[in-house]
Amino acid sequence: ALRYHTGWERAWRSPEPKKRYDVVIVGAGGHGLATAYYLGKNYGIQNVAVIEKGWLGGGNTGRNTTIIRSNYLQDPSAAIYEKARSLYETMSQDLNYNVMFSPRGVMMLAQTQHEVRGYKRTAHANALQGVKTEWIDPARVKQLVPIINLHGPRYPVLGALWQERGGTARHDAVAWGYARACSAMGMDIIQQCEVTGVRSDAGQVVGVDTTRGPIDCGKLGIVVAGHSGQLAEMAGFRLPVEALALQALVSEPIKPCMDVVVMANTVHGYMSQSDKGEMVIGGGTDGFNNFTQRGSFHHIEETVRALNETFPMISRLKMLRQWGGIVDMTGDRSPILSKTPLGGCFINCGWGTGGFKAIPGSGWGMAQLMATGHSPLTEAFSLDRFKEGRFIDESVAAGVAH
Ligand code: FAD
Ligand code: PYC
Repeated sequence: ALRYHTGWERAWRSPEPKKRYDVVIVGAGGHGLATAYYLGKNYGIQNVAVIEKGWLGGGNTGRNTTIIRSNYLQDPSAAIYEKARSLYETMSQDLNYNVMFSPRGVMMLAQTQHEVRGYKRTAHANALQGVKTEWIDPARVKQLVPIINLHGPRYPVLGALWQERGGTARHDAVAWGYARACSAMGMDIIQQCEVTGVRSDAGQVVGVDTTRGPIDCGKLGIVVAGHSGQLAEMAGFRLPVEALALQALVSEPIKPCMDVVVMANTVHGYMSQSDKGEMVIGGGTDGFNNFTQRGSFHHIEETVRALNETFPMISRLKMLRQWGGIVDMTGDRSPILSKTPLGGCFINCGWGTGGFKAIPGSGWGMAQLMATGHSPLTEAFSLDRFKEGRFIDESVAAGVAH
């Protein structure tokens, strides 16, 4: 600032694409960048390009509401989300970049007897998985969130699933920190470059076509969230994934009034307060498939109306802005990290409404899968599970209505 915002060094280089890389990753969101980072850091694979059709972090990674937790039900989910949560704790030091990880605690309210049973079950499962969560009663909820109304007109608060080590992080910083570290290792991050085709020879991937020309590669990672169906089609296979918009909004900034994250899944709303003071609010996905990265009036009305019952003070707030992102939903609400029918081509998608929290764990596992052909973290999330009926049902833990 003292130099009038001039003379800043670029955090990552902006090179012309080379003719060939050992690994090409499509998609410079958090999952693509983390995959590239751990390929370099853990396996010494640094002849890597990350190709992005827009700007780095401009997809869901820069559009989410930054909630980090690992209170899932099934063992493979708890393993990958807890790995991610623990990597978030040291990410700023690891990347030498402040990602503002704030383990302020995440609370999932139980507002029906069905939810009480469900969350108590999750707390027991988490205890067996080594994930620290607990069931708390309404008095403790009120102590942690003084602005809450425990006796809403439709749904009283009956208790909550509480993860003290959950929280938030600055989403852009996560993308920027990984990008800077990848660039420093000599990897090329190529923005404004859309992948338009996948080339193969004898069942093996050999490269991609892009709006900046063909690029050859030894291995390909497709990490494009809501556009996974299109990329899979280019590579010659189909995915059990649907694209939907998920919206969020923030209020004008106000003084600090809530220092934990609260999710109210019965009424489909959640809220936290950003470091700038804005109340960050979101709800369920749009009820129809679409590729719209914008907000809409019906969403404000549904979400705010629902949250008003539990947080009457928000009826006085003005909305500052709203937006949407295109999320990639699977039937069992769990991700896909997998080899594909095309040799050398790997896919990482299906994180749906909840993949921000998973970025470091997903990148860690995906890098291991791409480098060695196997990863204990990703094994259960292979594409085969849809053929074998081996679903990893996380509809409840996903927390967001869809
Ligand atoms: P993205 O960040 O979307 O990256 C994919 C990239 O691929 C994009 O940049 C895109 O431009 C690029 N791409 C697509 N097609 C091509 C192509 N042909 N060629 C080149 N590049 C291409 N998760 C949580 O854990 N906690 C939350 O609180 C949370 N809140 C959310 C709130 C909202 C409103 C939304 C939309 C999502 C939320 N999520 C949350 C989900 C989370 O944001 C996503 O799961 C996660 O960011 C996905 O990251 P990604 O790297 O897979 O995808
Ligand atoms: O997965 O925790 C989550 C989440 C919260 C809001 C959107 N996704």
